[in-house]
Amino acid sequence: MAVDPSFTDLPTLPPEMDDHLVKVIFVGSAGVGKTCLVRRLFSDAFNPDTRATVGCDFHFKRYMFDKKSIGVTLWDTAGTEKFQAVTSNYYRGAQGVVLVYDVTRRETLDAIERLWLPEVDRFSTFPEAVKMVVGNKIDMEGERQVSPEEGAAFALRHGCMYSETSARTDAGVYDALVWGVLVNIVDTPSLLRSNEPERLRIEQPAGGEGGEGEGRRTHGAGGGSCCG
Ligand SMILES: Nc1nc2c(ncn2[C@@H]2O[C@H](COP(=O)(O)OP(=O)(O)O)[C@@H](O)[C@H]2O)c(=O)[nH]1
Ligand SMILES: [Mg+2]
Repeated sequence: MAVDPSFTDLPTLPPEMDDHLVKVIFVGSAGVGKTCLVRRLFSDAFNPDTRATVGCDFHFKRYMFDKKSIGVTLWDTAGTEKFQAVTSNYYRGAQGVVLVYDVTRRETLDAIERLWLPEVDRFSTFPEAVKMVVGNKIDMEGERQVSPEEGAAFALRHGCMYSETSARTDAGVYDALVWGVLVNIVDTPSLLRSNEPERLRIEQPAGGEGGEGEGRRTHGAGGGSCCG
């Protein structure tokens, strides 16, 4: 799979012009580093002063795979995980699910098994969605409570890929998302819908079962927000 990572931002091209649209969501307990990881991917910056807001945030990013443009929305819970769950709208249509825990807090790995995986199973609209467990904060090696081997075995047991990252140093972040999650989505034809129905759908008013509309999309590269 030829990937040209340099071609990632074309602000003048609106998302509905992309060949494919991909939704990747980040779930996991509060404080594990989801917002920092998403910001890393979006802006290559580490901002330690992330502040939880209410609702959910998403960022738009563009990648080229085999001369096709893939518009990727990275969805962040924006603090709603503090209430132990996020809404079904958050999971709907996600082809990629990144389940983040903090390698220095074992209880955040336990929460993936107890809380986040069951939620993904319940609300995911793509049974074949690409799932990756990510152990974050590996820069804090001295405080590690979960070994890489244990994390990898956990992921394998639950049918997920596994990566370790540090949003602080950027270690592993790009590899996990692009070489792990995105390449696997692109290699799964049933997940990689053409953008054609999407172009039609965004013209229609939000609605559907449960009364929750699809998240609003920002036009052009940049961040957005929606309330779930
Ligand atoms: N040392 C270290 N701290 C991190 C890392 N990622 C996030 N943090 C810190 O962990 C806290 C929670 O991060 P945040 O992204 O808000 O977590 P979220 O609640 O999952 O979105 C913040 O104080 C971050 O600065 C990391 O890779 N290493
Ligand atoms: Mg957050």
